Amino acid sequence: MTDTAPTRVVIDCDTGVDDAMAILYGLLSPNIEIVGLTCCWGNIWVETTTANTLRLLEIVQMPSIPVAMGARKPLLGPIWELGNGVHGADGQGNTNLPPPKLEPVKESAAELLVRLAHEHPGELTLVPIAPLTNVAAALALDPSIAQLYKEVVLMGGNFLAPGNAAKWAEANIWHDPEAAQMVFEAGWPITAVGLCRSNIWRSWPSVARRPPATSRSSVSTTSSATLLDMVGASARCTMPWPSRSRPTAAWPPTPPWCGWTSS
Ligand SMILES: [Ca+2]
Repeated sequence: MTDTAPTRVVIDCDTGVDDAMAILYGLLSPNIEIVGLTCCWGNIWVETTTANTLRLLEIVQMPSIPVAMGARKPLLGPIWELGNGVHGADGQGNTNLPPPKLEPVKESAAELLVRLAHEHPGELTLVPIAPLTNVAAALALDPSIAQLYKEVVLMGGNFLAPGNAAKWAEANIWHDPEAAQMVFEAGWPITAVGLCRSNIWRSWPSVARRPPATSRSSVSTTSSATLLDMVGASARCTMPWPSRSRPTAAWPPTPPWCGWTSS
């Protein structure tokens, strides 16, 4: 692989609006090759996150990327709360898009994560942007994947800003903390991108409005229109910050680079 080759990734997702944006960005970027997509519960039920993910592949006409359905609940205990108050009942801002014609592969998400690791040893970056249940299940199925993935770069945690699921907790970690512990202790190179970075658009909306630097023109118009529909609808259905977790005005103590605004 040369330095100019795209980064090859497997994305574990719970496709609500933000994951749809991330996945479409990856699909349209010449710098990223998505090798597989595994779906988890989280923003909405796993059947819906899987359908939303498959629909994205139809939009960009990339049906050959395997999509696997995974966990329906955390490792331990019941689902505490879904994100449908933010992402809509359909996980896509209540845009009520038609169901996809594509179907998931027969493997479970954990099985696909294990298979891809063995087929591409040392080549793939695993990018979880959902509760870590699928990744923990894959580790339980085959701990050797911690040596087979090149690295893990996950969206999760909360280091310099208040939480988005509870006062101090970020949703992807909070939704399945036991799974998160397994993933963080697995021994692979791991980078956690917390709310202080992933909420950067709160401070700089121009970042959110900026299209990918290079997009594949044949599909970008449709994708952009769909994205705008999703984002706009999601913003309309987003509920006020829940009283149980709203931080005080005194926190965080500073800085705009955290990306947090308390209003
Ligand atoms: Ca997510």
